[in-house]
Formats: sequence, structure tokens, C-alpha cells
Amino acid sequence: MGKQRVSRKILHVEDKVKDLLIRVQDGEAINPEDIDALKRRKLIAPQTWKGYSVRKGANYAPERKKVATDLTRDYLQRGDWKELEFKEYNFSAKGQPAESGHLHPLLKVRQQLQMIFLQMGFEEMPTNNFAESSFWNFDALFQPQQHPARDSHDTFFLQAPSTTKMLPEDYVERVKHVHEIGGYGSRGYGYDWKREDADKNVLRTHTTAVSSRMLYLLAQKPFVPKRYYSIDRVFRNEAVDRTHLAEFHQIEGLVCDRGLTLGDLKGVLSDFFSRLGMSKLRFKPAYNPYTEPSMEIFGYHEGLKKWVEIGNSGMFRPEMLLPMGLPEDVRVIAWGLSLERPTMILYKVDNIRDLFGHKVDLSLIKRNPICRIGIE
Ligand code: FB9
Repeated sequence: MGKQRVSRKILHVEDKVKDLLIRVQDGEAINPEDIDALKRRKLIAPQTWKGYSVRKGANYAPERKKVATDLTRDYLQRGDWKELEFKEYNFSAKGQPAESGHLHPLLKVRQQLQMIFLQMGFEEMPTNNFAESSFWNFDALFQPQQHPARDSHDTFFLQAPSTTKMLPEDYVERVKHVHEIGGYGSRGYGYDWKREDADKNVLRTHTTAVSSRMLYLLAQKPFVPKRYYSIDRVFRNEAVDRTHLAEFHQIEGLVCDRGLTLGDLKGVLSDFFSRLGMSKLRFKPAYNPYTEPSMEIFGYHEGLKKWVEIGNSGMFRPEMLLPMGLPEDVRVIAWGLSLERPTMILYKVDNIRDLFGHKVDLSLIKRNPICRIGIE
């Protein structure tokens, strides 16, 4: 076979793309068609360069002069205030945020509940004593001395002063009698009532201790009907969890009048809770040592779309009211709830520690919406 031979046909190979890229690299002008072709082949990428031309301005100075912002005592004493140049006042500058006090959500909800009670004609009871005798906290309420709520697993007992000094002795005798033997149609509990147990000081476990004091005082003068309320801290030595601490704020209302019935209790509860935004109520029989009958209260919460336990209620027993000296036809209807539960629901707080205690985030306190639950 004859050998195949290759021969040179042109003297110089011209690589246009390479030449274009070198011209781009050297910053030479390229026509737009070539630039688009190189861009399409991703051989070049656009870059934006910003340049500034700097020239001397009206206030040009070889070095920055420190302008003063305040005429201070030192300037005046040294005398060099005369040479001072002051910074121009910026009238459009925003002022410093004015620091001010902030109301805690619990206080805002308490204020709203106080308004509801006052609009309903209730008077506030004096609750300015966290320490209370077992007598007023338990015995006066006909709560027997063996009741589990009275032991140290549920109650905080004070060490100093460990016992109370002042009790109305004639009333104490009547309370002792109604616990041991009964009277007023009651059989009593039939146990040996001990004065030393009644004298023990505790942190009040409920504001019903204040209610018992107020009803006793009411019984010491010619009877007039009363509506009382209280909202304050109570203390229970119980297991804590996401929604319970060893203390909470109890809200309590009571109406004292002749011939009141359970219907009146349901009526006043309907009025009260409708002002809290819950008009659909249900009642469930319950037990309290000091009320008979007693009812747990449930309300349908339109926001949560479910029934919520909203409190407890009842009629104080005759064994509590009659030893005080109240007239036989006087009845007392009462109910209670907590301040924390409605506040947690209204402010969408899931864990009570985010609302109350040393771990509260202060920004929640500083920036939380106003609370408007009472009817105008
Ligand atoms: O507050 C409670 N629930 C509640 C109340 C209002 C509310 O508002 C809505 C958003 C608008 C929502 C919820 N409760 C009572 C019911 C439960 O939370 C319960 O689990 C916890 N209870 C506390 C006691 O627990 C140690 C709440 C507290 C309570 C319970 C009973 C009384 C007071 C507080 C009482 C009483 C009483 C009874 C008879 C006579 C006098 C006082």
C-alpha cells in the first residue's frame, strides 16, 4: 500500500476565543456579540465595580477635630471652652427609650377581676396576713384536725412564731364543741379536739381563712347582708408541676344573706363568669370540708374550644356559720378560682414558671399586651 503523507496547509493557527479572553483579561473593549458568546459558554462572568472620586469638601481638614457634645465643668474650669467646636444638634435623632415601670400580667388580670367584683357590688376583704392560725384556716371552717390537708405534707407550718396568741375564747369553745359533739342539728366529728393543734401557725392554705374571719366579725353586730371578695397569695406544700407551684393567688367571692339557695349560687356564678367571657357553665357535685353542697365549676372556653375546670364553690356549712353567731336563716354562698390559670390562658403561657418565680423572662413583663376581660 502507498504511505499516507500529511502536509501543512496553513502557516499560523488563530485561536479567536483565547485572543478574546486575553483582551478581556487586559481590560480591552470587546463587542457585545463576543461578550454574550463568552457568557453563554460560561467563560466569563460579569463583575460590578464601584469607584468613588474623592475631593476636598467644604469642611476639609488634614486631621479630624474632636467636636464637643457637652459644655462640661472641666471645659469651663480650664477655660478652653472658648476654642470649642460643638457637634451640630440632630433634631431628627430618636430619643432614648424612656425606661418606666411595667405591670406583670398577673397584676393586669387581677385588676380586671377586681373591676368585675366591684361592678357586682362586692367589697374587698383585708388579706394582708400570709401567716394564719390553724384555728382560722381550718377549725373555724369545721375542717377536722385529722384532715390530710392539715398535715405538713400539704401545709407550711411556721417555726417562729409557732403558735397564735390571740383567739376569741368563747368562740373557740363553740368550735371545740361543734367538732367534738356537734350541735345545731349536726353530729360533729366525735373526736377529742386539741387546742394546741388549733394554735399552730401556718402559711394560709386558702383565702377562705380570711372569709371565716370576716364572717365572724359580721356576726358580732346586728346582721346586714354582705358581698365580699379577696384575691391574694396562698401557700400549699404540694408537689409542683408545669401548672402548679407551692403557692398561687386565690380568688374568692362570697355572698352572705338570709335565705340564699344553691340557685342563687348558680346565678351569681353565671353572672361572674359571663363577665370573664364564659357564659356556658356546667356544675359537678364535689366535696369540701366546709361547704355542703359543693360544686366544681366548668366553663366552655370559646377560644380553646373545650370545657375547662374554672373553679370550685359551695354553701358554707351550718357547723361553720352558727358557732360564729350568725342568725339561723343566714346562708353564705362562696366560690374560688386561681389567678394564674386564667392569666396563663389569656397570655398563652404554658409553664407557670414562665409567669411567676425567679426564672421569668423580664421581656415578657416589659412587653405584654393589655388585659381587657371585664364587661365595660
Ligand atoms: O382557677 C381555676 N381554673 C380556671 C379559672 C378561670 C379560668 O378563666 C378562663 C380563661 C378565662 C380558667 C381556668 N381552677 C381552680 C381550676 C383548675 O385550674 C384547678 O386544677 C386548679 N385549681 C386551684 C387549686 O389547686 C391547688 C384552681 C385553684 C382553686 C381551686 C379551688 C378554689 C380556689 C382555687 C376554691 C374554692 C372555694 C370553694 C368553696 C368556697 C370557697 C372557696
